[in-house]
Amino acid sequence: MLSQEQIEEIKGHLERAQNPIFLFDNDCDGLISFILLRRFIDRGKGVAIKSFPELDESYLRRVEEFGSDYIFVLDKPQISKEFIEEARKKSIPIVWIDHHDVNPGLEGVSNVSYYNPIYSKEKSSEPTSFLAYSIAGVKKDNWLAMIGCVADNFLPDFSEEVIKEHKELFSKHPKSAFDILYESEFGKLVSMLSFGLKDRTSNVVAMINLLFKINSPSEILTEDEKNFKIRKRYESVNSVYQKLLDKAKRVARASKKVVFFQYGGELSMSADIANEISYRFPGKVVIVAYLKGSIANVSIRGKSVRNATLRVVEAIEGSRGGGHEHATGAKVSVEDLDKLRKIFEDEFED
Ligand SMILES: [Mn+2]
Repeated sequence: MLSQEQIEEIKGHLERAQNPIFLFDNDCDGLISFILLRRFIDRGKGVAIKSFPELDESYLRRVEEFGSDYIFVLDKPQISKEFIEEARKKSIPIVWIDHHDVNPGLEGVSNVSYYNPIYSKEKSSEPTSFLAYSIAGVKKDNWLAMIGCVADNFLPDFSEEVIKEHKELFSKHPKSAFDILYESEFGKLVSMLSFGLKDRTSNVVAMINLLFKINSPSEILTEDEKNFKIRKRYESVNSVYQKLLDKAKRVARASKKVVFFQYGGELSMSADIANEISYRFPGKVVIVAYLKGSIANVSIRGKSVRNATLRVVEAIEGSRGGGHEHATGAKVSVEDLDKLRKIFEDEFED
């Protein structure tokens, strides 16, 4: 948990910010973190971060374009040194809120206020949308906050109240966040936003604008002209997703402990596929690689996969990676994928 003092500090930053830019990780947790804070102060621009694994200096262009006086970075584990240095030269403060277990590398840096419950006295790693909900404290946004939490496989302490208020969207007695994600109408809501983020920029902007004003899940789930594009996008991405998922399931059934699945194409969905395979095949270590050109973006799920992921970064030159204890990501060149796979097989199979 962030302390009350930290929460008040972040509120102070938000109140001082006249024209902030929110740079958020390009997934549901990042998106919802932004939406909650934006709804709270009712000003500022939001941009999804596509650079991986770090927020890179190319995003300074957006800061300039908007004339932002404050930079909020949400749910992103790394920021490039150049980005931080350029913001310092322009005297723009950076407020960085995250929950990944990483060293942010801020020694000697003065223009960044860093908040991460991993470094709290009582170490924890609740999703950034949970943190944003604690900061904004807008009770009626609880269902939005829950979307971000469920997407990050976290059942928040306020989930009972959301379930009570929207009974029709939940199956009975979900035991975990992923029970909700994969077995209920509320989970479909999560997927709709998650797939919506994979759409072209103008449609993402339209989705964000809808989320600024929305007051209930039905405004997304019940067909009308305002949510037409989100629903259409969901259907087309979901059909691609289901096909890939079927293939991955076949691989999982034929695998020992480590499931290794790779695919290419236009849509980056390795995290979504890895999450669902890991849910459907508990106990396995799931590696899903999305190949684009000579680069593979890899999502890894399973009990204690973090150490092996860090070993990959050590062993393979030019690779990047890290994340949570049971959910990590890595970026390697395609020719090194076999090495990566071997490191996991050596660790988890005998
Ligand atoms: Mn997150």
